[in-house]
Amino acid sequence: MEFSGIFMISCSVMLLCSPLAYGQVSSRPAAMTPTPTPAPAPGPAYVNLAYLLSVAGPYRTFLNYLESTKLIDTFQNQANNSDLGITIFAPKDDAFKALKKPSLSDLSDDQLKSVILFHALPKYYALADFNDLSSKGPVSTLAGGQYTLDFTDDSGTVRLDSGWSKTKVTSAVHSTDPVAIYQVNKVLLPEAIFGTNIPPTPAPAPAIDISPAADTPSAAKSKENSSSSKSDSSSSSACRIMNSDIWTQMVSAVVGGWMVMFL
Ligand SMILES: *[C@@H]1O[C@H](CO)[C@@H](O)[C@H](O)[C@H]1NC(C)=O
Ligand SMILES: CC(=O)N[C@H]1CO[C@H](CO)[C@@H](O)[C@@H]1O
Repeated sequence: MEFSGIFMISCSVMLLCSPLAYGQVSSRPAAMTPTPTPAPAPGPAYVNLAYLLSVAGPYRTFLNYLESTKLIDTFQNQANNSDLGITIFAPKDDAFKALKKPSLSDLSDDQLKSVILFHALPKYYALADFNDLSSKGPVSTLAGGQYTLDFTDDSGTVRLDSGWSKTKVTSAVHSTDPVAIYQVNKVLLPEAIFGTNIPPTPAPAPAIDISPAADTPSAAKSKENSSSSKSDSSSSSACRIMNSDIWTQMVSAVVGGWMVMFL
């Protein structure tokens, strides 16, 4: 009689208190979340420019000019051996096709080299850096001297002005210190060489596709973590059950002892 009374009271106390126990422990799973593993360290600084340009997109003509003038070594050396790095503006093959007048084949070897060197800055710039650059006036290129480019950051779109041709960055091919390669819509023609010629016919504007650096593993990462969060929630609910068990046992023990004293 005594025992069954204690048992019934303990049971009802358990039923009443278990939601309380749930409420208490439900604030705890934050402590159970495992700390995410840090992203893998960035790859080696060495970037093979010729290889990258050959596989990254339609930059065959630009690469051919770099190789025929041997300036690929100058570019690669700047990427390898300077602390500053390099920023390259790679015109698409279409941009070279759109050049009718003035044609690059009319240039002397030195002029051609200057035009190719004009497509690189002797420093690594991330896309976000161009906002700052735009207020600093003409920026020296690898061609040096009067071969400068003006930049404007038009709410995220980086526009270039050679004094002779205007274009914009349409895609980030590669942007990891010390090497940035950005796709541009037009061949950059320096005013110092082309300033006396009639302007080229404007190329039709290709579709803008600003794509992030190709190697972002975000999709793989989120896939990975859906499984981890699943196991996390199941382990925390197991802990919740355990916790409430202990709690109700304690409550029934206390209540039981209390009942014994009074019955
Ligand atoms: C750049 O570095 C790579 C790897 O260290 C090397 O193979 C290549 O010859 C270097 N090129 C230049 C131009 O310094
Ligand atoms: C970034 C991160 O937390 N990744 C984890 C996603 O889930 C997998 C599998 O459980 C873990 O191994 C990763 O560390």
